[in-house]
This record gives sequence, C-alpha cells and structure tokens, in this order.
Amino acid sequence: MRLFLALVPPPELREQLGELADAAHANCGGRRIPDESLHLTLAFLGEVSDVQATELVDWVRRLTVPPGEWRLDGWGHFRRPGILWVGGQSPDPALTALHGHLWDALEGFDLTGRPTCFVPHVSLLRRARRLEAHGLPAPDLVWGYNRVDLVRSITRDWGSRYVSLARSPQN
Ligand code: 2AM
Repeated sequence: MRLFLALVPPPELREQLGELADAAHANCGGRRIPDESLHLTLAFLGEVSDVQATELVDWVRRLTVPPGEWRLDGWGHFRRPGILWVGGQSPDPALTALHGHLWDALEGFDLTGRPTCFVPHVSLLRRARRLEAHGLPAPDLVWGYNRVDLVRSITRDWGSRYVSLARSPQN
C-alpha cells in the first residue's frame, strides 16, 4: 500500500486553506484539491508491505512530536505536475528538524527515498492552467501542530483518496 506521513489541518485551518484553494482555482483553473484531502506531506514513503505498514502504525502511535507553529505566508508552484501550493516564504527550522527526525526513524524501517530537499507546502491545485499567484490574496495563516498522521493514499479514477491509519499522541 502507498503511505505517507503528514500534518493534517485542524477544522478551522482546513476551512481557511479551502478558501485559498477556491481563490486559486478561480484564478488558475486546474483540479482543486478537496478540503478533506488538504495536508502537508512530511515524508512520502511510497509502496510498503503489509508487515511494514503494521510496524509503522505501531511506531506512529507511540511517536512524540514536538509542538510547533508553521507560518504559511506565500504561494509557490511545482511546474511539472502543475501544482500550485501555499507555504512559507522562508524555511521553517522546526519542520526541517521534524522531517529529518522522521526520516532517521524511517530508514530504521529500511525505507528509502529521503529527499535531498524538503519544501514544506500544502498543494491546492493540480494541473493548474496558470501558476502565477498574481491577483490572489496574500496568505497569512499559522498552523499549530503537535502530532502527525500515517496516511494511506488510495488511487481512484478521479484522483486519490486519503485515509489516516494512525495518529501520534497529542502533546
Ligand atoms: P504533494 O505533497 O505535493 O501534494 C500523497 O500522494 C502525498 O504525497 C501528496 O501530498 C503528494 O504530493 C506526495 N507525493 C506523491 N508522490 C510523491 C513523490 N514521488 N515524492 C514526494 N512526495 C510525493
């Protein structure tokens, strides 16, 4: 099964991200990510076996995540898949450290794929027709977090559906 580790937004922030996604969609077209799928990917694990998935569920349920606040104050894009995203204008040391600690542990599960560069972002549009943020409202959101989710990505004809398999305890 295909898994990733993510921050899942609390309801109020999800709504605010959804409003940004609506504004982006009106300006830039493409496929708007549905509210229930909005997230920040901390580590993309790809395909794992059932045995590995069970071990990862146990690990995430015991994982301690230092509380942090991530400021989302900028737009960005990845040209090739036409992704328009919202994220931080400057690097976030706490998220970078969390990403590093998670990958240290994941490599202990024999997982590979640690990226050389981590750009924290929340994808709002895929296959956008335009990738410029001109005319879009300036984002200014703060994401207070203290736990991560292990999420399964299930591919459907119309896109992917995400199902949380485990959550780390709340700090
Ligand atoms: P995204 O974070 O840019 O939206 C589930 O597919 C999640 O993992 C999505 O959030 C997706 O991109 C991210 N993802 C998918 N394939 C990936 C890959 N090969 N490398 C890194 N992240 C990936």
